[in-house]
Amino acid sequence: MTVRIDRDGEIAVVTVDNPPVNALGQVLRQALWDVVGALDRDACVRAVVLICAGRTFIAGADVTEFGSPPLPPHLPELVDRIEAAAKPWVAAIHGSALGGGFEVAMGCRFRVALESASVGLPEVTLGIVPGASGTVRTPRLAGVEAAVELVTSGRPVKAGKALALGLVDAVVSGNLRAEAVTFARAALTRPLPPPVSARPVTAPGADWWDIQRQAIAGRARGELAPLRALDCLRVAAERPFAEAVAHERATFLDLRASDQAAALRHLFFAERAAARPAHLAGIEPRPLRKAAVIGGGTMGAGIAAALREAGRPVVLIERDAEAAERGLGNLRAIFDGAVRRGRLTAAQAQERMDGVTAGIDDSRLADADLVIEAVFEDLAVKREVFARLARACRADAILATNTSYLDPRQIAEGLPEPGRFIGLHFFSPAHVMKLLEIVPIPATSAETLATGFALARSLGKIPVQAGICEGFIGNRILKRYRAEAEALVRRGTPIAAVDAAMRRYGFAMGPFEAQDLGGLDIAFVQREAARAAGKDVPETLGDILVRAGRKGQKTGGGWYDYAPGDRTPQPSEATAALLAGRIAPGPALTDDAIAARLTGAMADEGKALLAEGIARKSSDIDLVEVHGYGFPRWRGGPMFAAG
Ligand code: T1G
Ligand code: NAD
Repeated sequence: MTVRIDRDGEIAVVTVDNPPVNALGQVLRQALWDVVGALDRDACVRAVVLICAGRTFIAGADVTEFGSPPLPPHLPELVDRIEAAAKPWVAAIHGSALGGGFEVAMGCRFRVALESASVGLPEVTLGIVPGASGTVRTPRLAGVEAAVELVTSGRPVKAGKALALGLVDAVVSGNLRAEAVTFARAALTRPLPPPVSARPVTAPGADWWDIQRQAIAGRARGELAPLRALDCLRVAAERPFAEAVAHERATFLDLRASDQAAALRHLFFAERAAARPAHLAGIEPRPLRKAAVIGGGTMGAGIAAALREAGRPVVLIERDAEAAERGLGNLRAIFDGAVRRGRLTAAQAQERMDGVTAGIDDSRLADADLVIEAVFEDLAVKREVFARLARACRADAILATNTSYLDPRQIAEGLPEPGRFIGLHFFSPAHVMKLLEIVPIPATSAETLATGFALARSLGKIPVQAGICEGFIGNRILKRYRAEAEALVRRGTPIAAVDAAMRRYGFAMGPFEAQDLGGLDIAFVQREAARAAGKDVPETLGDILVRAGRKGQKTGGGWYDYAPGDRTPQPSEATAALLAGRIAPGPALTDDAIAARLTGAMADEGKALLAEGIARKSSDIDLVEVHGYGFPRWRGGPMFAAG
């Protein structure tokens, strides 16, 4: 770590270089503390530019320090020291000024951002609140409303929006250092604005805060930090600066030691470790210039959309011209939805569509580097597709299957150059869900495996390597979760009580509501196929409902009844009658007992997956559940929650 001081005339340029993200560890804090004093004593210096080397401005406090007591100089005092410096400091921001990094920037008198930069306070995503005046200075720069959005969501804003909000004073392009020095020199010719801590803040009325609290509580579903952040922001709007900073610091220290913060830090590091697994270190992935998707249905269109979001040209191959058109229609529908939600402009959506060519002619595959198959979940159909791919593609093209339940080894049987074959199990909707289960077969080469991980990184996915078993990691745990939920119902726990308990635990919906939404028949078909193949698959309560035509919302009823046009689950007498013979009254269970039973079953299945070598790491299982099945992030995942 270095902090270098250069001179540009009367402007001192302080360059921080603390790879990988200039995190504010104790050594860097001490170095900056000392630099403030040195420059204050230097009569030749009239202003200071603070800039960073590497990929980004200061990206925050050093999260690796959070497990131990905070060491001086503490960040709030460092921010105050910069603000009180005898010479005005100008923060020159590139990359992301996040958390403590943006707090340091707000201690500066000015902020100059590169147009590609962003600023934010993501602390709530780590289960804490800003700990160095972020909730107190932000309202003094951008107003309370913008501060509430920035702090309680944890979402950064791009430089242009930050300028509009008043979070930065200038947005520049070109050479950031030169532009910041010019800005500093010009600022010296005018009266300086007051330090941020001395700027006024307008406090909204009590009703406004109540509305914010209700909205955040509805989204938080038991997560503590966003509501505690809102509380700090209200104190910042209504109390003197020093009192508000003290309140914020006490809140930060309290949450920093919380279980939710520990769980979110666990995921923070697990996500980053998952993207670059140690066993693939040093293995060069293949370049992936051109990708193809076979099958333009639910998954194929989603996978093609994910590839386009990453800027990759895509060839979409279907079985006939009509299906190819339908596939393009599925893709257009995805991008039109993004335009409706304001995530894309019409021009951006068109640009994404322009990067897709669809057809039925395998000759388009001759120069593809990667082909992902997403055709019907039928072994014969898939094997026929791969026989075609073996003929149509280069011998070194990577061939991947998106199968959910089939054995990838059987799909790849007889395939020439099997080292290039791999399972890439995307989750629906594939352009949204971050989880990607990567399933090698024994013949898969290390280079192909490394390329799968590189593809995941380029798509912004969370990759988890899985061994081969029915359902790999996620769907196998899902099967166990559902079986345990049915076991509770068989012992007299009401269906609605199970769902309510899991919603209170933090899931968006319980296991039975979720099946009604997705359709009970999907798993039923899997079970029937296994039975037809001679496997012993005991009857489930879900089987009884599907055989009675109760497949979920799509048939007006499954575990619950649904009024026409209304997706609200209603307890069903028909279901009770169908299941009556299989339910023995048992002791009433509390919400906590229900949640402990179901999440405990998930953890037990996770332990079995580890013992069988299907999952490589306990934290991988947590990533699968959080990113693939809606396990509440602030619980850390079933393995973390089980302790
Ligand atoms: N502390 C320590 N290490 C960090 C770090 C941090 N804040 N951020 C990233 N790393 C490591 C990461 O583990 C990885 O390590 C490497 O840097 C590259 O990360 C007082 C208390 C900045 C947008 O939450 O959002 O400030 O795996 O792969 O994709 O109020 O990192 O290579 O060994 O993510 O280019 C608030 C978290 C902290 C920002 C860059 N700040 N970081 O993304 O790289 S709390 C954050 C990010 C705080 C104050 C409070 C991203 C990034 P390794 P990466 P990237
Ligand atoms: P789908 O029925 O929506 O789409 C399948 C597409 O494949 C259809 O458009 C069909 O025309 C096309 N197709 C069939 N035979 C073809 C051939 N010979 N050549 C080219 N195209 C052909 O199915 P889906 O839900 O998209 O599932 C596709 C695959 O993804 C399956 O293996 C499934 O198990 C897997 N998967 C599905 C989900 C999900 O939630 N739907 C999730 C993960 C994985």
